[in-house]
Amino acid sequence: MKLMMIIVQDQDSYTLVDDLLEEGYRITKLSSTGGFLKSGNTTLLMGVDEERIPKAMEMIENHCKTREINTSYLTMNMPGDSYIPYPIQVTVGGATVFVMDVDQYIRI
Ligand code: 2BA
Repeated sequence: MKLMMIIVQDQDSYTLVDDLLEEGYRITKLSSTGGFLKSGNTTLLMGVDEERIPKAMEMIENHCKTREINTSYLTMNMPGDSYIPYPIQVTVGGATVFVMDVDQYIRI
């Protein structure tokens, strides 16, 4: 068994979770916050048999879209210790996926 940790944008998470559940995947959904943008995203934890990872990856690719995000919340340090809002545009990925080995899977 593997543990997939999947970080997705909130907008994509609803239909992705619905479709994964329909395919029989077990999911824990966590509200999370991106360290860079400091805005909400969704982290999914899924214990998955190894042979079912490709199907999960295919569904993630189909649901999760890359988006351009404009933000002005970052500040830039200016000479004289003053801070000003600094607008930036970042491309937020479709999804960030980690696949980890699981030593034991125990359900009580
Ligand atoms: P955030 O940390 O809020 O990052 C949002 C987007 O900002 C990133 O999209 C990337 O395009 C950009 N970004 C992040 N750090 C940057 C930096 N130091 N300089 C310039 N641009 C930067 P994604 O790469 O698609 O990541 C989306 C979210 O996935 C991240 O939200 C974070 O919550 C998570 N994530 C991505 N890579 C991760 C990693 N290696 N470890 C843990 N979480 C990760």
